[in-house]
Amino acid sequence: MLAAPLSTVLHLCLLLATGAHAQDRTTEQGEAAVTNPSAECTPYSYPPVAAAVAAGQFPPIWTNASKLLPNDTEARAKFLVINGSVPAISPKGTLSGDFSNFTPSYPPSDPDCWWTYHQCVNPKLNGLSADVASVPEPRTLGYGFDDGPNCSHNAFYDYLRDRKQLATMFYIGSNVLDWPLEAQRAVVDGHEICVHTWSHNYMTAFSNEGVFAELWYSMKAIKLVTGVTPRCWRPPFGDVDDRVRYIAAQLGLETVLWKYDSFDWKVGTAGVTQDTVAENYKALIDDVKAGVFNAIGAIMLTHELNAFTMQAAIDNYPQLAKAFNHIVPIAVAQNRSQPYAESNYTMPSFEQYTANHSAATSLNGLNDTSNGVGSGKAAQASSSNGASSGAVQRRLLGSRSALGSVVGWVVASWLM
Ligand SMILES: *[C@@H]1O[C@H](CO)[C@@H](O)[C@H](O)[C@H]1NC(C)=O
Ligand SMILES: *[C@@H]1O[C@H](CO)[C@@H](O)[C@H](O)[C@H]1NC(C)=O
Ligand SMILES: *[C@@H]1O[C@H](CO)[C@@H](O)[C@H](O)[C@H]1NC(C)=O
Ligand SMILES: *[C@@H]1O[C@H](CO)[C@@H](O)[C@H](O)[C@H]1NC(C)=O
Ligand SMILES: *[C@@H]1O[C@H](CO)[C@@H](O)[C@H](O)[C@H]1NC(C)=O
Ligand SMILES: *[C@@H]1O[C@H](CO)[C@@H](O)[C@H](O)[C@H]1NC(C)=O
Ligand SMILES: *[C@@H]1O[C@H](CO)[C@@H](O)[C@H](O)[C@H]1NC(C)=O
Ligand SMILES: CC(=O)N[C@H]1CO[C@H](CO)[C@@H](O)[C@@H]1O
Ligand SMILES: [Zn+2]
Repeated sequence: MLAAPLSTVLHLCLLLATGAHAQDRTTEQGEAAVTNPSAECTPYSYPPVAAAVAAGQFPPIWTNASKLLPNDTEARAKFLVINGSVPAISPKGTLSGDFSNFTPSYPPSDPDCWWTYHQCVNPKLNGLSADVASVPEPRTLGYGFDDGPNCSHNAFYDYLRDRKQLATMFYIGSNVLDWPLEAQRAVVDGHEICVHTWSHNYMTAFSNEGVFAELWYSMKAIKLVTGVTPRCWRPPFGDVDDRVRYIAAQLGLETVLWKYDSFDWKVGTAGVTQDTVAENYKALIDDVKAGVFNAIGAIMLTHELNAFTMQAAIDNYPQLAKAFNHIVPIAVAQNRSQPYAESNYTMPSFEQYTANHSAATSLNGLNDTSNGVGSGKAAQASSSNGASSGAVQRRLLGSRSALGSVVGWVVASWLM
């Protein structure tokens, strides 16, 4: 022990002298500790993803998944079962959302319940559930962020963690494979993950097979990386109709939309400025004050797309937390204690989440340690078997073994 090689000692001295921390970019925990955004966004290799990609198990990242992979027999078998009963609705427009050749001949009665046309959320096709565009709990915000995981999201996720605030993260399959440790962080922190397609194109433009493939490979990527299989999805640009809804429903995915749009994603285009976004947040808050949500809560479209959208979320959080009675992930607002296909992972019910966590107390942040959410009691009230991915599981069990089995939201509160 005393006989450490001189080179090691020198190396340690150098590290101490420069104040440098060795970055561990092989584990979720290590990656979550990286604080420099450009360091966070430097690509790394994660062996399970590298192996799956090398084995041809995914379409090329960030290309449209128009077709199932030729030798993906599992996906093909499942698709063929579904395809026979998909409603006879033709694909619309182009993958980039040009509907100029389609809309003129589309019946104004909106037979397909096409959201892009007139924001239809109540399917015309029998047997499909209505989209989730609001949350059932009054004066409650169903809190969610699209387009992640963003490589530089640590500061934003730290902010949420410090306020014990959970959210629903709508992840793009291609981003999940690019930034797997960032995707794992969402589950470890206790957020809910929903699907936001493989390539972020307009879904009503895909063939049946393409719709299926865009959802299938995203679910597969999330399962590979985090160990969980989502039960919800949000169409990019809201572009969904009854054909697309039907295929999603067959894959076990509920369609989640919104009624309020912050337009954070659009800043810098078409006259949308940062002020527009501030006004949109204010309009939502004014509606809370005016009693618009006294019977049913709200969902607003917001993103972890880039540094601006994440900062806008942080800047507006205190006002939201003061205005709404509760800010919760969508699954929590729905009392959906099993958000994933795997039954051994649970989220708190609305009652459990809010018992010790009104939106206003979240503003106390780190000071808010004495009233339950961070207590062992809460941990026991919701204990379960945790998430299932190897890496996530190791962190849960390795670092929280005293609790026995734990779930993400409890871990989130203990991380403080
Ligand atoms: C599937 O086909 C691709 C080439 O298209 C190949 O690289 C890959 O190894 C195949 N995967 C399996 C599981 O056979
Ligand atoms: C999807 O991408 C492929 C190439 O990656 C391209 O050939 C095809 O035209 C695209 N599909 C559509 C509908 O744009
Ligand atoms: C799926 O159904 C569509 C429409 O009925 C049909 O055109 C297509 O060929 C089918 N795909 C497969 C792979 O059977
Ligand atoms: C994440 O945010 C950064 C900073 O704004 C941006 O450069 C990057 O393109 C974003 N996207 C992803 C996938 O990380
Ligand atoms: C959630 O559960 C609570 C308590 O059991 C109940 O009061 C509330 O109505 C439920 N909300 C929904 C949306 O099911
Ligand atoms: C924590 O409490 C101290 C003292 O009461 C206060 O100064 C500080 O602002 C609080 N911090 C937070 C995050 O609320
Ligand atoms: C949870 O279930 C999945 C399969 O559904 C399994 O792979 C995983 O090991 C389980 N995790 C725990 C902690 O039991
Ligand atoms: C669900 C939950 O954790 N409830 C707790 C909230 O805080 C009170 C008081 O500390 C506890 O008694 C509850 O068990
Ligand atoms: Zn999106």
